[in-house]
Amino acid sequence: MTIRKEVEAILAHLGVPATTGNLTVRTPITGEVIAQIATITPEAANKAIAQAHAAYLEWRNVPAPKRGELIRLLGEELRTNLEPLGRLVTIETGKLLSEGHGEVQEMIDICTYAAGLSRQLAGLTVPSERAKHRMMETWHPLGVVGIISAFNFPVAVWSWNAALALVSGDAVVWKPSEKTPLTALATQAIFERAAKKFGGVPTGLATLLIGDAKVGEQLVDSPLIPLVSATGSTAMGRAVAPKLAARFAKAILELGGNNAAIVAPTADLDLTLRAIAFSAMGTAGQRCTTLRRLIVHADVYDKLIPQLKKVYGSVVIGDPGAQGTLVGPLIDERSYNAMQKSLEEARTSGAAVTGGDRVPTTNDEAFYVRPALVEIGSQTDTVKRETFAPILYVLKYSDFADALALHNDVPQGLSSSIFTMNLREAELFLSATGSDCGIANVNIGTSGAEIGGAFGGEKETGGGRESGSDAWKQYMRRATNTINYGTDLPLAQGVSFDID
Ligand code: UN1
Repeated sequence: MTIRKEVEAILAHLGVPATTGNLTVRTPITGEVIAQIATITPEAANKAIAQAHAAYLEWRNVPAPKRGELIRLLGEELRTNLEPLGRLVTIETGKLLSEGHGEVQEMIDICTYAAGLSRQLAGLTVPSERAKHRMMETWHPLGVVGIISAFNFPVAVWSWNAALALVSGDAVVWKPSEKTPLTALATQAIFERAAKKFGGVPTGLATLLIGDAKVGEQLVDSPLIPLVSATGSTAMGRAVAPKLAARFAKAILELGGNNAAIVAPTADLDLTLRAIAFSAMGTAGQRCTTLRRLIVHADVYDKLIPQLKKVYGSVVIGDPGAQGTLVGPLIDERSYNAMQKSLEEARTSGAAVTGGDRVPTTNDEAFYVRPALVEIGSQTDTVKRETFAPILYVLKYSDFADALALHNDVPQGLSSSIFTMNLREAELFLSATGSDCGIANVNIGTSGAEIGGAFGGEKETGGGRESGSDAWKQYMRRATNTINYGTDLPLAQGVSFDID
């Protein structure tokens, strides 16, 4: 069966109606066209946003634990469809089958989390300084949440946002990457089945808009959308953030990462090697959490780096659906060219590059590369820039303070790791003067975060937090309530204002 036929079968199985249109969808596995689908017009998009707003006005009246039931059902539908949706993720993104399945598992996990959360959207009770007064916080639904997602986690990122937003009483409008609209259509069909099992939801509660950047702009500019959660490049964030700020809308931005790991002299090198391999080469270097910089102590450098070179030289590259493959294709030619440009710059600045070359296949439009290990003397501008491809820059250090300084000396601040058995180094790395990232790990890699923690990063990564912990608060508005159950009217701060 051709991939196109397989895609048609999966879409039919998941309940996606067959369409045709002007958006060409390709699989990075072979580069071949797998679908032609319709995009939305600006007028229809505006209508859909208005419809989502109307849905929110209804949905906010549904008790939160009932809203949680919808998300529980969504989780069930996803469980039932883990295999076909996971496979579709692999076909559309080129990530390994186990990673495709893992992505759907991540969706299921956030649904489980959000269903429980729906009974825990609790506010504080705060002691009042006034007699017979009670002070408390209440959390209310916010409105329509705009979700702009990237190709590399085409459906999990929607679910992090949608599961929390929907239990919070919001409606969601989603603009997925143009590179991955099929998994979005499949997810929408799965959501609609869950909504049906729920007994119906207001029309437009979860809306999918397939289109180009202009559709994203409509979400960003719409006065009906009080929060936009956008995942993508720092350049995209720079365009979006001021527009949202200008209309006092909220933003959750998940932008570029330039994640590093420090390998200290006491590191368990066997574990370190395996962690580096997954974080740096997994998903062909196309996670925002991918390990891009390795800062290795001089004492272990000559032991670790040859081992790493061996792994880089022997790792199986090819069809992400095949057993044994560890590195699938890059998303497209543009990504390949960006990788080659960065490697060329590194070579010019005197770096030693291992790998990075294109792995030939029968199809010219598929871009497979051997992951690159780049030994470089200093943190050049090339190293400081995120290249969304499997390039691992390796730097050497002798003094821990220098390693930390190098670690933090990049514009991005998403994820970070230290490999050490030295408690002082580990704790220092996690302390206020250590890693400046939103995620800081000890003895595990930079990628593959669980949904229970807040996910996001600092500096040019955008500052947003999605997924677990108290990220839900961003999807709600907080009211502080003070209730007087006495007969007097004492004023705060002891102010007197007697009118008789
Ligand atoms: C992303 O690359 O946009 O931590 C998200 C991870 C995944 C999510 C990555 N759970 O690598």
